[in-house]
Amino acid sequence: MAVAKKIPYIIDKPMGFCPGCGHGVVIRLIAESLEELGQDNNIIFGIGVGCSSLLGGGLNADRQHCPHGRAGAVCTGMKRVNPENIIISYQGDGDAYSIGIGESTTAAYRNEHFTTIVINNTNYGMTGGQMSQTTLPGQKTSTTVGGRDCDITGFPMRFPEMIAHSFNPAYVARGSIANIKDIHQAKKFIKKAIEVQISGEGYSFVEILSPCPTNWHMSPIQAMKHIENVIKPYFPIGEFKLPKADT
Ligand SMILES: Cc1ncc(C[n+]2csc(CCOP(=O)(O)OP(=O)(O)O)c2C)c(N)n1
Ligand code: SF4
Repeated sequence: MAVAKKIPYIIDKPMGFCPGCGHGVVIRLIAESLEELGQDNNIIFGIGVGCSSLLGGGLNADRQHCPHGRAGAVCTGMKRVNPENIIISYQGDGDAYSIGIGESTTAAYRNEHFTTIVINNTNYGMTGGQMSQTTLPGQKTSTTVGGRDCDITGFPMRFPEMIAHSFNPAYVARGSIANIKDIHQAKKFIKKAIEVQISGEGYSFVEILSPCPTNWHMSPIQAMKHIENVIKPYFPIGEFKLPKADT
């Protein structure tokens, strides 16, 4: 008989995401990783603005809700002042790559010693599904009703590839939660990012491709297939920068 896995200690209450949203899955992976690494009483989250901020409502852990896009700067400060704590910034693609692109880039550029986890759902989920930096070419959103025209907007940003190839961060990966295999792999990436922070090697960054069924106007199952068939080909999953122990 299958044994139900207990909910990690730092997940305190339901968090209010839409049915089929990916945020809850990723938060569970983060919480499990922290628990397995014995860091669940040593964590401070820097929480972005967006649906990511719903994390704060159900969390039995220290956290700072950051101004929109500024989690990279806030977490830099928190880690420098509290080097013994594990610091994770938890942000959406709009928060991290649009309004917060300066702070996100600077944290990676300076190889700050904390971990960033970005939920890439290819839109601004909380505010009604507007175009973000990762909206796919031709994707219909509430601000690109005819589909994203990259001649006007520029092309979607592949932030993990950009920082892995331009700077010298300790660890960079992109995962997905489109299926069970991907979820297991995403957990390995998240856990490795936290291990890199524990070892003091530098900045660790994981982007997760995640469904937003509400603004994609899809059922939860259609949204998972959409990641598999449409989003993953544009945003390949894998590790782009390995920590020293893996090289
Ligand atoms: C300075 C500022 N500008 C704009 C907003 C409105 N706003 C709130 S959440 C959000 C988008 C968040 O999108 P994303 O980071 O992709 O997260 P998601 O909701 O998709 O998880 C915006 C534009 C705000 N709260 N503050
Ligand atoms: S709007 Fe999208 S990202 Fe926000 S909770 Fe709903 S499904 Fe999740």
